Amino acid sequence: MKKYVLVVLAILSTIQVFSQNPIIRDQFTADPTARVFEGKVFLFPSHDIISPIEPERKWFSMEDYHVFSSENLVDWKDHGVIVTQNKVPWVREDSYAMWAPDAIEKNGKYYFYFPAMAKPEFGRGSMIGVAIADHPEGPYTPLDKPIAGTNGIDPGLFIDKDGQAYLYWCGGGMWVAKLKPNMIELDGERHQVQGLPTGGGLKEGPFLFERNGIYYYTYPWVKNNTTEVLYYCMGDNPMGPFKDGGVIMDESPVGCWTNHHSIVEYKNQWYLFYHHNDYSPDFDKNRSARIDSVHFNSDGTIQKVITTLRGVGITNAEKEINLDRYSGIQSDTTVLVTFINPVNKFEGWKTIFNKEGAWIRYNNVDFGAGALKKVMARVYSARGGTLTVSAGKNGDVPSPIARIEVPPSGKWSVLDFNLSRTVRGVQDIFVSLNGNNRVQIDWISFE
Ligand code: FUB
Repeated sequence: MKKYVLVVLAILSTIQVFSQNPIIRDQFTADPTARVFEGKVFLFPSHDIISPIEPERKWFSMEDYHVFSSENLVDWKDHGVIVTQNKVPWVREDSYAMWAPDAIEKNGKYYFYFPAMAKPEFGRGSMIGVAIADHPEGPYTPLDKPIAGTNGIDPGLFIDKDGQAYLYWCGGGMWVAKLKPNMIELDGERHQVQGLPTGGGLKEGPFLFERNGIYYYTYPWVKNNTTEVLYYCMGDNPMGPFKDGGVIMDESPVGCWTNHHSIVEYKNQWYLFYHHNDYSPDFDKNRSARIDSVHFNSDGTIQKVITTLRGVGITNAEKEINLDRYSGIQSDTTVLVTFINPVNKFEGWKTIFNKEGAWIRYNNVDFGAGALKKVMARVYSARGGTLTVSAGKNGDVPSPIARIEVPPSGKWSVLDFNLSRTVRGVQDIFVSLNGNNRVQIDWISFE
C-alpha cells in the first residue's frame, strides 16, 4: 500500500496545473515548438539555464532538452530530459548551446531535430542533428553525426500532403532543403528562402505551417532595429517563393530581445506558442514559454496576437487561481503585481490591492454544476482589510459571491469563507478592495 501511494505521488508530482502565462512554472523554457501527436500537444522547448561553467557569461546556456505534454493546454506533464549534450556523440560536451529544436512524426517514428556545437571532426560551429523515438515522449536515440550540409541553428520541419519533408533553418541566411524519405539526410541542395521582405536586422527561427492551401513561412525578425517581432509571409509552395504577410506579434513589451514561436491547430483552435522572460526580468536569456490564441481573417491573413498573462484554457475553480495572471486590471497603481519572493521568482507573483475600489478580473473559471460552497484565499494584510469576490458569465454584469475578510496579521494565511450564492458553469471572476486598507493575495480557489 505504501509503495502504491509513493508511486501515485511520484506520478502526480510530474503534473503541473497552470493555465496561465508562462505555462511552465518550475524551470526556464524557451523557443517553444508545439506539435500535436496522438491527440495531445507536445511541447519541445529549449531549456535555458544559468551557465554552470561561466555564470558571469551573460549569454544563452542550454545543456539538454525536456519534452512536455498536455491534453487541455492547462495541465502540463514534464516527461523529463530527452537529449543531453554529453550523450550525443558529435556534440561538444561543454558547449551549452542546444538551441531551438523541433520534432515531427513520420510513419510512426518521432524525429527530434536540434542544433548544437559540433566537435571539429563533425563540422564547424553549430550543426543540426536528429534523435529518433517510437513515442513522442521518448526515449530518443541521437544519431552519431549531424545532418551533412546543415551549418546553422533553429531547425523547423514540415511534411506536405504528398509526404515530402522539408527542413528550414537559419545561419548566414534563411535556408530550406528537401529531406530524403529517411528524414536524416538532405535531398539535394539547400536554397535561400525567396520573397522575404528586406531591411531591418536578424531573421531566425523559421516555422512553416499550412492552412487551407496557404503555406505560411513565419519567423522572428528584428524588423525595427529594436527587439524581435514575429513575422509571416505566405506562399503556395513549401519551397517558396513567399510574399509579404505582416507582423504576428509586436516587439516584447518587457524588452526580451528574442522571440521564438510555433503555430499549431488543436481542437479547432489555432495557438501561438512564444516566449518572454517572465521569471528573469533582468536577464533576457532565461526565458519562459507562453500561449495565446491565433485568429485568421477570411482572406487567410493573420490577425495580430496581443500577449496576455491569462493565456488560454479554462481554469477549474477548485484549483489555485493566480489572479496575478489577470485578464483585466484597473489601469492605475491601485493594483500592483509583483514577485512573492524576489530571490526565488519561481514562487510566482502576488496581487496587491492598495486603494478602495481597486479591482482585477480573471476570465474563464469553471465552477461546474454549482456544488462549490466556499472560497479559499492565501492572503496577507498588515492592518486588516476586506475584498469582495464577484462572478458573472461573459458579458453579464458580475455580482458578489463572497467577502474575504482578512484580519490584521504580519503573516500570510489561508482563509475560507462561505459563498453567498450558487455559482455554475464558466464565469469570469472580479476581486475588488473595500476600504483603503491594503490586502495582498497569492491565490484563491473554491471548494
Ligand atoms: O534559444 C537560443 C536562440 O535564441 C534560438 O535558437 C533563437 O531562435 C533565439 O530564440
